[in-house]
Amino acid sequence: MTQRGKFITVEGTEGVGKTTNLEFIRNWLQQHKVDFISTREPGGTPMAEQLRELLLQPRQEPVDQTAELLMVFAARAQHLNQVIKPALEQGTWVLCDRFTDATYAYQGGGRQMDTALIASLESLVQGELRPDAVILLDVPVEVGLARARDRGDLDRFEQEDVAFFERVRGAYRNRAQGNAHYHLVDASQSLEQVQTDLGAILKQLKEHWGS
Ligand code: T5A
Repeated sequence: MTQRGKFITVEGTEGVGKTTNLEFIRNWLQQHKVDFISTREPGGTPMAEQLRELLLQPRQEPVDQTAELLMVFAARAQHLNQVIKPALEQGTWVLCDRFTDATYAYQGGGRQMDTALIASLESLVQGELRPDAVILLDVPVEVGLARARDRGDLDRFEQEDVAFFERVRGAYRNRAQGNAHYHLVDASQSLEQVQTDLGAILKQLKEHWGS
């Protein structure tokens, strides 16, 4: 019987360096002959990517929080059933740029929505499925926002204020605390040091999973 693939997600607040470091992780997995796919949330299928556009686009109309939450999970249901689950079932690892921890952080922490509501949607959409490992890149909010601003145009989330992102970061850090499948990386270090830390985590995971 094929062994189920491993599900790794990468999380963090704005400007934390996810894009940069996902590239490093993909190269590491290739070099270590891991069969994997790389995908992202919101998004990962044509329909879910359209929902991503709707979610990130700055707009005049105020966005209802429940509408936002349901769109996040609608995109996730599609992505999970079309892409993530089939890959895992074939024994392929899945590397995903954000997943449900982002919902707890942004909608739960940032928007201060009821986390019990998020948990019930998580059960509805995912059943028992959770990431095997969450890599949380962590930087002080001001550092991340400065990096994101330097990058140019800001999306709808990036236009939120500092207090919003402090709550997002706090929610992420709370979830990581005392939880063995979270791996917190200090992303305010030099890129070289961040990637040394990431390499060590990947090596440890691969050995632990015996693959
Ligand atoms: N969202 C998502 C929800 O609200 N709920 C959900 O459930 C989900 C799934 C998605 C948005 O959707 C929201 C959250 C998000 O706001 P996104 O594309 O995932 O958007 O989010 P971004 O945070 O914009 O992610 P990116 O990967 O595009 O950018 P990052 O993480 O900001 O990273 P990156 O690599 O572009 O780095 C920014 C800059 O910093 C430099 C890089 O070179 C780059 O210029 N940098 C460093 N500089 C110095 N030292 C280092 N260590 C550095 N690392 C990176």
